[in-house]
Amino acid sequence: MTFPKVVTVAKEQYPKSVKKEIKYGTAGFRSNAAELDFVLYRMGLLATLRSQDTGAAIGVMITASHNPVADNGVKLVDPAGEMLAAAWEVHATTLVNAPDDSLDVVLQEIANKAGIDVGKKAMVIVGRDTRPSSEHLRNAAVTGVETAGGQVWDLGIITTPVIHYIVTCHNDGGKYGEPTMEGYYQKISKAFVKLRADGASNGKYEPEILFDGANGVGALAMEEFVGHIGKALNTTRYNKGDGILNHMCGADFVKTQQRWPGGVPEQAGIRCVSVDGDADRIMYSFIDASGKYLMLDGDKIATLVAGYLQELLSASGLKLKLGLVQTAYANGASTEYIQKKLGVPVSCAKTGVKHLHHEAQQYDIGVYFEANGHGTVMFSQAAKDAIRAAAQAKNSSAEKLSGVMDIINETVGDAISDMLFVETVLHARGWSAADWNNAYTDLPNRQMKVTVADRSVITTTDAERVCVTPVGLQDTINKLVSGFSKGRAFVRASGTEDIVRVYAEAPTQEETDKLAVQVACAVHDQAGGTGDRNAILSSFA
Ligand code: NG1
Ligand code: ZN
Repeated sequence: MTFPKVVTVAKEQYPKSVKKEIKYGTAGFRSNAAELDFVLYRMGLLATLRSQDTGAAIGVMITASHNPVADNGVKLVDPAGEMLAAAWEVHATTLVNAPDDSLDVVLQEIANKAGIDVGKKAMVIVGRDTRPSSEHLRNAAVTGVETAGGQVWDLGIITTPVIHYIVTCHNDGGKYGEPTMEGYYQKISKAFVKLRADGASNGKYEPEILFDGANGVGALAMEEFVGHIGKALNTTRYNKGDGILNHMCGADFVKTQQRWPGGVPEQAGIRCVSVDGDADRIMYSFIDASGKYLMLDGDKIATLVAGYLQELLSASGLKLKLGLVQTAYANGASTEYIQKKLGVPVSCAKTGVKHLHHEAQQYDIGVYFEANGHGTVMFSQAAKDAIRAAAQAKNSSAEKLSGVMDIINETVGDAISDMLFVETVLHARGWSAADWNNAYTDLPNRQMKVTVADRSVITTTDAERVCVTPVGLQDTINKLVSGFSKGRAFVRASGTEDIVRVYAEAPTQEETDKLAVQVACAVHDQAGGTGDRNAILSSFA
């Protein structure tokens, strides 16, 4: 047998403890941390096989991102820093649902299918967030890798974007950057400091922020950055780990509650940056001179940075194709602004970073962002070559573009790198947060969750904007939407929670809430709702 100890170790140390089928979704496997031991062991096994398959190092990140501290999760990172290939998501699901007894057979079947020589060397790079359960789960993953004959490089506690960066750099021989944490901090912060060498203040821009670390690993990463960026940006840091992870703070709290984060003293006129529990999402908060709270989300960031890149691009004279990728959750006002006002083409992708990432590759410079603050910018090789050559030739806009390229972590959404990019754009424009916010006004919007017996009855098409099944549901949604001037609504099954999500937009918040409630009731009625219909009806009463 090729995998001699796999079954024994599983039975003795990491027996399968969950009976229900679980699926590798948009964020890998995620659940209560107590149910994950066997999953992590098995993902260690699988990562080893994937490493043998690709002849490159594979990443294993242990985190449940913005979810509560009692949860945890695991996602695999492919050789070029991308999300795991779709075929391997299927292997992951098969392996995790197999009985302990047949793990060796299932592994062999995967190896056969993929044509893997299992005697080959394997390298797995493991990282984890600050959750108390993460260390224990790391041990399970490491045991998995070693039992399958692979070698482990344990990065310890790190952010999701850093593991993507290190996997990328390790596999490309250091072309993208030096494959160490220090290499990562240096690359980004040097470029940031250089771009504001003439002075950190400019017009209405002040180099000062409040930083909400969500009591997670982002807080630790920020401490490192502070040492590297010095006076270029003055940061006051909160939620550094003294409170509960993601609780009443962090990017997800700010986005879903549209409120100033807890644990950060309210201060008018100073930008507040919130990251999530693994630092791949970012949100800005701001209280303006009149005391009004403003939330600047992924759409605001995407339009800000795409507008700036377009300006630099046209000033440089380089003929490169720039585009923005959003999802159906992007605020309609942001799409209209970027398309009509700035003339930047927009594509709509399915929810989940891998879909956005893929879509962004059709552009020379592809900006992609989810409204929840997960996003980055990708440059094609041709774009990189053209920009660097023009920068060498002292084209000043290309020099700026080249600097910006180094601030951005292309490998995945990276909260702190995104923050430094936003700060760079605001600085270049001499803008306050209020100026930034004034570019366009968000349409009122509302998200709701509906519980149904089986969320897979909801299927969609057209980047999730049209519901295909249950048959008739889309007709109902169309009718409801037509009751509002300029309304928009769609429904889809969540990939990370056992729910159906409803999204609605309309000219006023009152109408938006009404539309959301009507659509949620339609889902409840036509897709097998299991919750309390009256509770849906009285949601915003
Ligand atoms: P689901 O649960 O599939 O909607 C959520 C987010 C995604 C993405 C994933 C992974 C929304 C509406 N959905 O997915 O954007 O971030 O989690 O974390 O925000
Ligand atoms: Zn995250």
